[in-house]
Amino acid sequence: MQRSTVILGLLAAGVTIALITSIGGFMILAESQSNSNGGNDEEMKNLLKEITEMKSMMSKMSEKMDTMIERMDVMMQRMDMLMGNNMMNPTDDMMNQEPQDVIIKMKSPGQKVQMGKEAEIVLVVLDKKTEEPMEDVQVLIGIERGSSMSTMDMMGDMFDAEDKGSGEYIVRFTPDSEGIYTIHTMVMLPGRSMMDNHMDFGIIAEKGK
Ligand SMILES: [Cu+2]
Repeated sequence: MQRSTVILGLLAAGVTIALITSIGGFMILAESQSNSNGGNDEEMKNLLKEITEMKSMMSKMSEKMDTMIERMDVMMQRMDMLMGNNMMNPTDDMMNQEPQDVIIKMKSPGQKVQMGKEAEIVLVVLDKKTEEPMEDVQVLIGIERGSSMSTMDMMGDMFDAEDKGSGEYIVRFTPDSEGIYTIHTMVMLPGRSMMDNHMDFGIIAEKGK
């Protein structure tokens, strides 16, 4: 998806909102007019009924519009994440380097989490050569608000993922806003630096229902 598509979408949403607002204004006018006329005859009653129905339709529409705008916001952030990954600066290079001795992956790729709710993300660590699960290793986690190296706004201190056995390690955190979070993951092996076996995972937190 192109950025221009999203911008077009936002424009369309803006025009629709303007339209709804002006129709709303007209209706309020019509209503007050009918009130001052007494509004007792049948035709006026029907008209008022129609206006009321339209009004409730409109409020439903504007609710949908709010959701649309929120979604577009998240889409824009996602796009920034994708574009950010293409940037070539030394830090991003380091962040994108493949792990030397291990394979690190998310058990449920593309997993989404909910804002304000504790998220549980399961990481799987395998030996790169044998592809066997790696147990009893330290998996150090740092959670950044935003895409990798975009904000460096870390949620608290780094911590160890919980060793669940069978090469599975659990990361728990509670997103405090919607949008993207990066799980900086470092598998600590003897004689290796923390960046030698490192991997970033992007997670999207959505507004709770
Ligand atoms: Cu990282």
